Amino acid sequence: MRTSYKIILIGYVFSCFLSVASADEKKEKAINTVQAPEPIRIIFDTDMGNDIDDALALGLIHAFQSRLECRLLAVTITKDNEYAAPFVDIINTFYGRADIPIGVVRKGVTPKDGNYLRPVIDATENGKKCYPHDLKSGMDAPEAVELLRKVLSSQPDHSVVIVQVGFSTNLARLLKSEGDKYSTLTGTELIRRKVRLLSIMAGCFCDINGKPYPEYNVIKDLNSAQQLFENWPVEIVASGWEIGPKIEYPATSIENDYRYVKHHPVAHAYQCYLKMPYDRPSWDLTSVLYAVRPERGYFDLSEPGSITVNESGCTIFTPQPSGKHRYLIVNDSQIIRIKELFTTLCSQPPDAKPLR
Ligand SMILES: [Ca+2]
Repeated sequence: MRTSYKIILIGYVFSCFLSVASADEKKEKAINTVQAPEPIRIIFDTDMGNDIDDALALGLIHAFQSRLECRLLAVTITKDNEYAAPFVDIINTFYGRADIPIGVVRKGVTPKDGNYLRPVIDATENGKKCYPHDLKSGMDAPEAVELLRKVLSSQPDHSVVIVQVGFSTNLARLLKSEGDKYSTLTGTELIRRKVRLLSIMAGCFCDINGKPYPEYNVIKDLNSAQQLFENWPVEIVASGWEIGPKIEYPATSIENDYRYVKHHPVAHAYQCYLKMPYDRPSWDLTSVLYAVRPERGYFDLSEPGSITVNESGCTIFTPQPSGKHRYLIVNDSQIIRIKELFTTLCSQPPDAKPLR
């Protein structure tokens, strides 16, 4: 081979080697630059102890957190009963996250025990508590608005999604709060700065039996609900009463999917709430799902508009192109997907991992 051909051949082989090497480098760079999305920062505001969907919804949040899809910053409670907070602490402890802060309402509504808080808290086997927890009473927990201000003030701007699935007591009071040791901002300013979305289970956005329907979460603290919808400074997406009954959580899941552990606080609570077997509408779970996976096509959304609450406790939606409020809509194929997802995730075994 002539010397000039040898040089060309060597040059060709070398350039092939270089291009393979640089392709590998590019691939590695691409892998290194593909970042998983940040977990959604969630505050869960609940009337835990009234209906059972609150307990399932908290289990759902923990399943999402185990998948690094969300980070539960705090739970605040609007049911004014001292056993609600220990019950929440039981669920958080069961899922390996005993230190999630819990705040409680003072002088709130629905003080009765309900059907499942105390049976789960008091459950024992061979003289030992079935469900360990260290918060013994809501009276030992911080007041909810103070905790909300503390948690919000420490978060990045426009990063927090609040999921409210009970009454509007805590959030209406947060709106009216003044600056404090955590932040000089007023409540409204703090929400505008830190909160990205309120995903709320409240209201009803169609007639039921030919009439507007005053929904439970709204009418139990009507004044707070009116103030919330009137003054909340950022986006609201509401899951109306009509959504939950279309997606019933099945008794067969409670009976079969939680057997990986002898004592499961959510399944236990479900069995105490009503006489088994029963299926239950998944109202509160839908607001959690939208908060964590808003863009996965589980729901459709109404056009933008404005939600107001009248004196009868009925929600009125007025379309407005610049409106900050929308409500969830669900079709038959979405219902099948969501129902399967809820049973799979709510019964997912605990798997607490440290967040990145
Ligand atoms: Ca609820």
